[in-house]
Formats: sequence, structure tokens, C-alpha cells
Amino acid sequence: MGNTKSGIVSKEILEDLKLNTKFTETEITQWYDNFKKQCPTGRISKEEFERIYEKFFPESDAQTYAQHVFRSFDTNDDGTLDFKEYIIALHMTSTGKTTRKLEWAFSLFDVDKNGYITKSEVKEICAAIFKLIPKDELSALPSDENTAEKRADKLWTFFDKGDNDRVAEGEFIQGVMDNEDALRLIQYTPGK
Ligand SMILES: [Ca+2]
Ligand SMILES: [Ca+2]
Repeated sequence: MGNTKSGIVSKEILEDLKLNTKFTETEITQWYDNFKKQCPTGRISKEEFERIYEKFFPESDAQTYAQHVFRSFDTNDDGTLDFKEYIIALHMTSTGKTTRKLEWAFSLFDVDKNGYITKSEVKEICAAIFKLIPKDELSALPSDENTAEKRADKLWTFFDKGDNDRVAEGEFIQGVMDNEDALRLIQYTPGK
């Protein structure tokens, strides 16, 4: 098995993806063909990833957010996204169950990857989310959410922790599941 250069997704990866996502073999194979066409090297660099985000957010500054998302997808920390990381990411962020999505959201907020989220990490991600929001939408935000700092403060209250405490993955997922506002505040949904 291992690496074939023929453009056919390796059997190992295929089995793994079928097991870990709800995608079918046909879907995975089609995406692999697409991925290979767009990305002949078989890997997406951080710069390429940033450019993809810039296209999705032409009105705002998506670079910082893209860097955080890239970090959360690059599970083996080698500075590139391979096909498997790309598909798992797609699965978790788009069609996965809510808990899967929240596990991903946790890894997005856990900037230093130490298994806990601190308030300063929440602030850092909220600042990146804020850069995604176009100016005309910023002015429409409620007064307790209209700066990155306020958004972070509000989000933090849902975890019932002191400013110097830290939040474990289970606590994060529970806090977000229990509060619709928290679910809204951990992400930015364009065009609202
Ligand atoms: Ca990687
Ligand atoms: Ca952390």
C-alpha cells in the first residue's frame, strides 16, 4: 500500500477515513481526485490555506483566523495539510456531529495545544474572529459583544470559571452545548 503516485488514494487512508468520517468511498475518492488537481504536491501550505480564506472573506482580514484554523487542522504539526488532515477537517467542521465540531472548536481555541483553554486564548481567538467580521456588520452587534474583548468576556462567563482558571475539553463542550449564545460566539457565520 503506502504511497502510490497514480492519483489513487491509498487503501490505508481510505479505510481510515471511512472509519472516522461518515463519507463514502466514492465521495472520498472524488475529493481526492479534486485535491490532487488543485494541489499536485498533495499538501496545502499555510500560505495557500490563507489565500483560500482570503477568497471567502474578501471584505475583511481573514489571515489571523486562517492561521489558527490551519494550526488546528495540522494535527501532526508538520506545517502542511495532507489529504487525510484535510478530509478530517472537512468532516469535523461541515458535516460532523455537534460534539465533533465542538472538539474541533476546542482545538481551535487551545492555541498552545496543552489540552486546556485559558481566558487569554479565548481573547486571542475572539480577536481573530473579529477581524473576519465586515465593518458594516460590526456596527450592528449588540453592545455587550461589539469588541473582541467584550465577546471574549461574555463567552468566558458560560464556562463558570475565574479569570485565571482554565477550561478542559469536556467543560468547553458542555458549556457550549448548554448555551446557544456560547455556540454563536465561538464562531462567525457570514451574512447574518
Ligand atoms: Ca500536517
Ligand atoms: Ca491552551
